Amino acid sequence: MLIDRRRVLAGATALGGAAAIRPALASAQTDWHALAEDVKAQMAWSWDRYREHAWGKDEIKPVSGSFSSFPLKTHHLGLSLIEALDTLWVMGLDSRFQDGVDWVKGNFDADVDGEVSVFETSIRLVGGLLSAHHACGDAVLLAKARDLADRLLPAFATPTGMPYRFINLKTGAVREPLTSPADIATYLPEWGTLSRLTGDPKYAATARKAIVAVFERRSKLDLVATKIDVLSGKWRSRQATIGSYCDSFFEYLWDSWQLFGDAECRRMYHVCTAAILKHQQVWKDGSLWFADVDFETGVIVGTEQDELASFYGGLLAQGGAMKLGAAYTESWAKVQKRFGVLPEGYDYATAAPTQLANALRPELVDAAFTLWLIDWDQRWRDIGRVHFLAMKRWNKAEYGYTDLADVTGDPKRQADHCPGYWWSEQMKYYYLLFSDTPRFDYNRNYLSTEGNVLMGFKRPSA
Ligand code: IFL
Repeated sequence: MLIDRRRVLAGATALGGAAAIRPALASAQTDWHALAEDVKAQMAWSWDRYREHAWGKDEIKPVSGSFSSFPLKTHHLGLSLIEALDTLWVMGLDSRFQDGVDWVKGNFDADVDGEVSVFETSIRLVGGLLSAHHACGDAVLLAKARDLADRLLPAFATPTGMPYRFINLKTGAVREPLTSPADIATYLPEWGTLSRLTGDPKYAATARKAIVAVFERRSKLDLVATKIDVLSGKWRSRQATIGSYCDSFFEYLWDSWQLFGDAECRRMYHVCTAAILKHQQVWKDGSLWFADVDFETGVIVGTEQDELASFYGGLLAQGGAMKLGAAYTESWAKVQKRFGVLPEGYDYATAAPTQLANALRPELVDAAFTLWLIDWDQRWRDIGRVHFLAMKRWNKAEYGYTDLADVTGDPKRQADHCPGYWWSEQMKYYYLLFSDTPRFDYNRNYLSTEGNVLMGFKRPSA
């Protein structure tokens, strides 16, 4: 049965709101409040290490105590700091939040002669500045988000309206027309929010044109492939996947309906989803997976699953396919149980990892949190608890939390990198999942693909 998340949430509100429903389903064994406090303590501890060893740098190296830059090659924009802001705020770590906001106001300057990924810069930095603005209302944060988006805009000046992959933040020089649906079509929630807040429709219009341009080029089976040339509009691969290169294209179709009530985006989402369910759905030993297929013939071309695809159970459920979304999330939870931490790649046909590393990924707990928002079922909290405790056990290093080079060993071998999204994503999902914080509206909210909250914060009254 297809259910509409808005109706589910409206139903929950009519019954007295989430708070009235959740206690009946709460676990007798787990002290969720204590777990939420532990998440908050880990966030504060990590922030303090970052403050001391990498302040204003993009990403800390938690094993060596050094740092690296991203998305610019040789210049730091304070990526982790900006990604962390709304997480700090929702946890009530207010002095640290203010410290970060003060750094942005005094130091963040995007006028740099260097090249960035348009997609990464938008979801992480434009989105991070907007969610921090949503948290505290500071106009300077909005102005900086707008300035950054203005620097990315020239990338969309192509014959198709689909953006180049890279742009120089100072000169506007563009590079690489060969790109992917995710790189092209992951803008509308952030840029639509910018239009709403600034009154300038160009951001929403540009982002919407790009997402529609991908949809219009779908095959006769209603599938899209992983690579496309934004100048000619021609596909450059035949592989349809729900994983890397395509994932957030599907996500932002649904999200644009959820956030703005864009019914045409909802229609496009359902067309794409029906095709995925028809051509890519595979059941193996009672578990649901999604094969990679040829986008024009539907023939299976790969059985490897990206860990990145594990977010998809949440999206399916949001779009109304609750049973399938739950089943897919359970498939990944079984892999988590087996390895402790998910490998970056897993082949459902051989039941073996195809990539041994884990880049400190949030996708499974992202799905668990999304499912929990829909039906408040305790099992989603349990998946989040297992994810958090495994991270504490295996990923913690001297200066923060790090990615892993190999999830199959015991102990698991650590690498030396804390990606910016860690600050914005899993720490927030854990906290929201466990805490029942009054700073978040559990019935009406929106989190972006990067976990940035663009709707749903509740400021405590003074
Ligand atoms: O940047 C993150 C975001 O969730 C995304 N892709 C991958 C990252 C996290 O794994 O869209």
